[in-house]
Amino acid sequence: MAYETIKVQTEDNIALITLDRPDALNALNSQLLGELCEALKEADESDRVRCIVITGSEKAFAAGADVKEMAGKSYVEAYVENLYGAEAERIGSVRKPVIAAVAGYALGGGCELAMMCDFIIAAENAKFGQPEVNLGILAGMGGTQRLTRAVGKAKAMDMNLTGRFMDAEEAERAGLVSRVVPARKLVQEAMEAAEKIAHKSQLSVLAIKESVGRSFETPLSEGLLHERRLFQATFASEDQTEGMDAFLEKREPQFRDK
Ligand code: CO8
Repeated sequence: MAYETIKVQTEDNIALITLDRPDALNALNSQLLGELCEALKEADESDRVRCIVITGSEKAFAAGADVKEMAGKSYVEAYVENLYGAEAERIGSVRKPVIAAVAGYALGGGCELAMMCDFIIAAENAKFGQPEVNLGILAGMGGTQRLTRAVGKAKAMDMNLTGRFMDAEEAERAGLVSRVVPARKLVQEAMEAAEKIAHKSQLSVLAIKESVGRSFETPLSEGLLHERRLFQATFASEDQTEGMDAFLEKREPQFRDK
């Protein structure tokens, strides 16, 4: 499919989705969000793709929802059309692992999109923020929820209430991003991480994503039980036998997703 606001490249088993509205710092308008959802669906359903990377430009991952598009909406319109609801559900329901490779601004919906990914690799120049408070609104796609779970109440309140930005170093310290790399190495680092994941057993990978995701939704005892059942279920797979045999035989495992 031909996209106008994103680029999609599939290399080996990895779909690299690049947000591409440079004149608007990749602001998330309805066209971009629609195309992103379509590309994610395609990658999720593809037999070839095993991991997805979302990135932007060196200046901006995404500077938020498109304020120009949003500004004139009434409450009734926002509610009736369920503004950003369908996109949030679509992006949140991708089963394959998704890595955000963030350089520059990840603000508002941009920060929220990064947080909807499974983990964030940040360039040294990355800046995260929930500046919606400056627009007389509040975050609408997880900025008060996922950010609080990622960095705790104090920093989430600070960022949402003051609208201040967090740089990459602080974001790593706070647990929002998993690693920080020089900007010129960002996509390479994310692709290498994706490549590693692509070589694991897909059963393990999907179960890990499901289980970590579950930890946000359940009490600890339920999460632990769910994890234990998934762990036990992996013993029904050939990949578990292969993984353990390979370890004992001191060789690389050859997983076959069976
Ligand atoms: N929406 C629309 N256009 C934008 C946005 C945006 N969020 N951000 C930047 N742009 C445009 C600017 O209007 C400008 O366009 P033009 O040249 O036509 O005027 C162009 O991008 C370049 O921007 P600047 O000239 O402002 O660049 P600077 O380097 O001076 O500043 C900043 C960069 C600091 C990032 C600045 O652009 C800025 O503050 N942007 C707005 C950030 C913001 O408030 N984001 C939150 C938006 S609200 C939101 O995200 C709600 C989330 C709800 C759910 C989301 C679901 C997707």
